[in-house]
Amino acid sequence: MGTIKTHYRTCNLCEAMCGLEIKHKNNTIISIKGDKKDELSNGHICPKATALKDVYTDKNRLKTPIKRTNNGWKSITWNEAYDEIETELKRIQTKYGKNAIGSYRGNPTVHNTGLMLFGTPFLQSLGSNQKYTATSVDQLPHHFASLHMFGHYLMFPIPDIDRTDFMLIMGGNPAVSNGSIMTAPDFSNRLKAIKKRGGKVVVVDPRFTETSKIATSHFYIKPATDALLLLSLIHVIFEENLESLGHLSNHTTGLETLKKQAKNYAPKKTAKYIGFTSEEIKQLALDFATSKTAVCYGRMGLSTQEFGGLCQWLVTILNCITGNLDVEGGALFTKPIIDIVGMSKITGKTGSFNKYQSRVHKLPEFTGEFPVSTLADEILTPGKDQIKAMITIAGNPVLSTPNGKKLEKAFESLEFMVAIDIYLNETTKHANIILPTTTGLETALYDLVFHQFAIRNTAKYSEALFEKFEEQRHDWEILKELTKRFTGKENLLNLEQTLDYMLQFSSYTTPKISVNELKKHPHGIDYGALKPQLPERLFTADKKIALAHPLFIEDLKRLNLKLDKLTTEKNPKYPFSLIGRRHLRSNNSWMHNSVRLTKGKERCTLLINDKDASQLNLKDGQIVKVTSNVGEVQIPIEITNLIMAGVVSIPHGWGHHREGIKLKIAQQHAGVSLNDLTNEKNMDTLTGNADFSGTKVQISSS
Ligand SMILES: Nc1nc2c(c(=O)[nH]1)N[C@H]1C(S)=C(S)[C@@H](COP(=O)(O)OP(=O)(O)OC[C@H]3O[C@@H](n4cnc5c(=O)[nH]c(N)nc54)[C@H](O)[C@@H]3O)O[C@H]1N2
Ligand SMILES: Nc1nc2c(c(=O)[nH]1)N[C@H]1C(S)=C(S)[C@@H](COP(=O)(O)OP(=O)(O)OC[C@H]3O[C@@H](n4cnc5c(=O)[nH]c(N)nc54)[C@H](O)[C@@H]3O)O[C@H]1N2
Ligand code: SF4
Ligand SMILES: [Mo]
Repeated sequence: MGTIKTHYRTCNLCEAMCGLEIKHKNNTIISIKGDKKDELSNGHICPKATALKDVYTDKNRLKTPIKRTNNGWKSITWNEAYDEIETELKRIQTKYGKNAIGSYRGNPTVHNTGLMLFGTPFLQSLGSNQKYTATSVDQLPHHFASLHMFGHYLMFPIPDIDRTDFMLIMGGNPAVSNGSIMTAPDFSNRLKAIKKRGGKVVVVDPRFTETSKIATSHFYIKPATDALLLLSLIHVIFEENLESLGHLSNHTTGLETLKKQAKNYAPKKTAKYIGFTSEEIKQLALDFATSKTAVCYGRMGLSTQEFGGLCQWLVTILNCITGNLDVEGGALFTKPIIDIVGMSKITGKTGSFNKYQSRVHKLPEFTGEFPVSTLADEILTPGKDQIKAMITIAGNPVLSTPNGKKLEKAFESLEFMVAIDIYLNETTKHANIILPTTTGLETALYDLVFHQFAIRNTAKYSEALFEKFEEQRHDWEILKELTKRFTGKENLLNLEQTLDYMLQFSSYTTPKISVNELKKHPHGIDYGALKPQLPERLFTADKKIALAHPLFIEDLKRLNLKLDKLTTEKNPKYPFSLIGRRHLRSNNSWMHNSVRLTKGKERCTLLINDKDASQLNLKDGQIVKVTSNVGEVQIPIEITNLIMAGVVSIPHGWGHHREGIKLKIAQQHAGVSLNDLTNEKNMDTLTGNADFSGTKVQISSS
């Protein structure tokens, strides 16, 4: 017998940071609901939150370290695991040098306080420059634009959704993703509120998305042409003399260069490539520029394309030249309680670009990492500093990075591999040793990353709901032990002590923040809406916003060459553009082992426009063969008029048919992997980010 208890915490699954109210008794969860008193989310949750229970009770979760042997996987003790990892990695360092150890950190890293705080010191202790993360299949262009415009790779302008009169959403589907690089729980209702107060929401996307359904209007755009659209919007604003830098007018450089460049992109010239009429472009520019306040928000679909860097630069330019940067109702910078950006005034860590290059393809480093698209070649290409061992931490790059099949081959060729993960999956199955961890409800959480990107300045600490089992280890405990083995020094601080150390530097002093203080506020503390902070917060040497950094101006030449190509290029072999999509009940590649999230209609389908389907004589539900220049998959189709003709879509994160994984439910809904079709050579060469929207495919009845 026990009493029913209530636990409050923040959901760690996506960037929305929803507050949860969890009823539990004797280590059993009775219910998971939205916490109505949560300062940021006011009771909102999505269906994934209840699946935290499934992750907690999942029978396929690994419980002890396991080692791959000739007779299959074998449980080993933590000490045996640590000893072998230490011995093997040190052997490889001695034989091949420090750069022979590569690492990849995946998305849950940024949702896990322990991985955030203890991951970097561990990788530093290894001293290898072969570091990779999911950043380069996601938001790298945002970092790139911020570094070169504001002088800090984490200075992201956050759309002021609750006060804006006009929100232009390009390449994002927050009604499903719940928002990204802007933490705004209950995003859909916040969008509806813009309309209720007389404002507008406009979506630009090759698919009429769930967000389009709640928007004022939607425009179909040909994949990967957004940089052209943005340049044309900017062109119109300059031509019509509608530009205004507002309070930033004395704090920018490069306005004239920008104006000169924008002259080349008259809507009449670009419209046909984009799929708009020139009148539509002009009207959109006028609507945006004349709205009392307005904000352009560009996300995944804009980053993961051939001109991702240009796109994210131009989004900020559009906001800036219409007087919507650093103002209420436009895009603002945050000032979080643990202010990683602010702390850079002391640490000097503002991000870096091209300090050194990757071995095989000479790709520029960004803030200490290389583009993950080049990882397979770094493993497969012989020579000095070839990667011989890999460590993956909370990542599933076989499913989530371009040309997953090639990466699989690369992993198979390694001398040694360690995975720190909760599952035996498509990536970790290649490891020699898997170190399982606690996750979600079993961990304490202070969101170090998403408070930086939130629409209000708030703070919240969640304690672990359940004690870990004796055999379990937190991610941070594993990393701390491994770090000790490579530095010979013990870090005496635990997770809470490390947080307390960081909280001391907070500029918020009432109440004086500490972990203990935060524990007294289980629904979080709200410090109010974002406020203007420029020019003080800038990190550029001249304390100005660089509107025309030479790297972007130079890259326009690449765009112009592409324009010439688009004029002549016909692609009869691969006539369709392939894009991805997300679903409310799915989270990248790793939540398909929950019955409640996978039941119902098959979700890994190919969306195809009705006219295209009838031209190819295809019937709804039919299995087709999709071929790209790197691979082929067979997948059922869903015919729809809500995707542009010439564009097809497959969700990413599926493909659980691969042999040797232990994910019983996911295997029953295997689907196919989108990244068996994407090509690692398609890249935004400015930033190194993967270019998914450039995937060209052929569809045929199988
Ligand atoms: N084609 C295409 N590819 C894409 C995308 C796309 O839109 N299209 N999206 C991209 C994006 S935005 C991202 S962020 C990446 C994601 O790419 P990844 O981060 O590589 O993949 P995830 O599916 O998030 O895998 C997370 C892994 O972490 C493990 N895990 C979960 N919680 C924990 C934990 O608490 N501790 C530890 N140690 N492990 C844990 C899971 O079991 C899983 O193996 O995929 C990218 N790939
Ligand atoms: N339910 C759910 N939520 C998630 C995730 C999840 O897997 N499931 N993943 C989380 C992660 S890691 C991230 S990074 C965020 C991503 O958050 P979002 O960026 O909001 O997510 P997506 O749904 O990938 O939205 C990308 C949109 O870009 C469009 N698109 C594709 N190509 C182009 C193009 O060339 N131009 C334009 N204009 N649009 C294009 C696609 O049709 C799609 O609607 O979501 C997070 N939240
Ligand atoms: S929207 Fe994101 S943070 Fe909120 S409950 Fe769903 S998964 Fe969790
Ligand atoms: Mo992501």
